[in-house]
Amino acid sequence: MYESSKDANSVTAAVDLRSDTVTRPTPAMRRAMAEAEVGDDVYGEDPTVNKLQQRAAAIFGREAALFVPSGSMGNLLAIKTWTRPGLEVICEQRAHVNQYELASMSAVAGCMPRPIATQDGILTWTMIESMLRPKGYHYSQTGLVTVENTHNMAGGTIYPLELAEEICDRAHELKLPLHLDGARIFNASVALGKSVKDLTRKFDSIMFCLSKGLGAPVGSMLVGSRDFIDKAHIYRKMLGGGMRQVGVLAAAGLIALEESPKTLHRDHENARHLAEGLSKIPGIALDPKNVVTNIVIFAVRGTGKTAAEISAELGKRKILAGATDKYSVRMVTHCDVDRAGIDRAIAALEEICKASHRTHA
Ligand code: TLP
Repeated sequence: MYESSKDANSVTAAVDLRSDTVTRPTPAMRRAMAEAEVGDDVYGEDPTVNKLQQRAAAIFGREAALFVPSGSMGNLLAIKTWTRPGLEVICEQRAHVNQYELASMSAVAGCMPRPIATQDGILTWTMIESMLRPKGYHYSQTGLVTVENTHNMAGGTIYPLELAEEICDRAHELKLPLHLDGARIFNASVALGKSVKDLTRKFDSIMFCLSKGLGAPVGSMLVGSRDFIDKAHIYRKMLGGGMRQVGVLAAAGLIALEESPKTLHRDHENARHLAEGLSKIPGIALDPKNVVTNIVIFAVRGTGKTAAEISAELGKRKILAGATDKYSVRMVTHCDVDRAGIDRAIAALEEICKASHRTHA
C-alpha cells in the first residue's frame, strides 16, 4: 500500500483522495487512546465511552447517544428501531442506505427502500409526498423517511435548513419518523455556519461519523431520545455490535468530536481549489460552484477514457481516487491531504488528459 502524504512528507508519497475515511489518527488521538480509562462497555462500565456518548448527546441537544462500530450499523439500527418488517423506507436514490449498505434494510430490517432520484441529492416534501403509499391492503406502508446531509454521491451537497425542517414538520403531521444520515453533518454545519444542534433539531434520530472528516480511526454515533437509544442499544447487541473495552476507540472519538470541526473549513477550501483546478482541464466537466463541502465529483467522458481508466492512471502517479460510475470520478479532501497534495492531483490529471488528447488527436 501507499504511504499517506502526511506520513512521509515527500513528493513520492501518495495523495489519497479516495475518501475521508482514510485518515490516520493524530498524535493527540494516539496518546489519548494509549491512556484511555476503560471498562466493559457491554456492562455500561467504560467511562470513556460513557463520556463520549454524553458529549455527543449534549452537542446535539438530545437525551442520549450510542457509540457504534460504523455508520452503516448506525443507519441500520435506526431503520430497525423505527420500522417493522414489511414497511417502506423513503430515501434518495443514491443515498448510502440505498446503495452502499448491502441491502441491509431489507436483509436485516425486512423493509423495502422507496428511492427517489434527484439531481443534487436533495429531497423536497413534494417529492416525498408523492411517494407515500395510500392506506390500504394493496401496498406496503411507509415506515420511515431518511435524509442524507451532506449527500455523498451528489458531491457533498447540503440541505437548506428550511427545506429539511419542512420535510420533518410535514412528515410528523403524518406521524412518520425521520432519520438523518448525517455521516458528514459537521461538514454541513461548518459550510452553513450553523450548529449541528440547530441543523438536526427536528429529526427523530441522527447518525454521524467520527471516522470521516473528523478523523477518528473508527466509530459513529447514533443520537436521539432516551427511549430510541435504549431500543437501538438492544439491536446493536443483537447484531454483534456490543464492544468491550472500547474506550480505547472512544478516546480518539472524543478528540475528533471536540477538535476536528474547527479545521474542516480547510478541507472545504481545498475541495474548492481542487474543483477550480480540475474544471480548467479540457475533457473534465464540473462546476466548482457546486462544491460546497469536501467532496468533488467530476465527469471524465470528454477525456475519451472511463473513470476506472482515469483512476488507474492517477494511481500510477500516486494520486488515489475512486470511480463512482462509468464516467465519474470522486475525490474527497480531508485532514491528511494538504494544499500541495491537491496541486499534485490537479497536475497529474492535467498530464493524463494531455496525453489522452494526443492519443485521440
Ligand atoms: N461512505 C463511504 C463509502 O461507503 C461510500 C465513503 O467513502 O464515502 N453514510 C454516508 C453518507 C456515508 O458516506 C458512509 C460511508 C456511511 C453512511 C457508512 O459509514 P461506514 O463506512 O462507517 O459504515
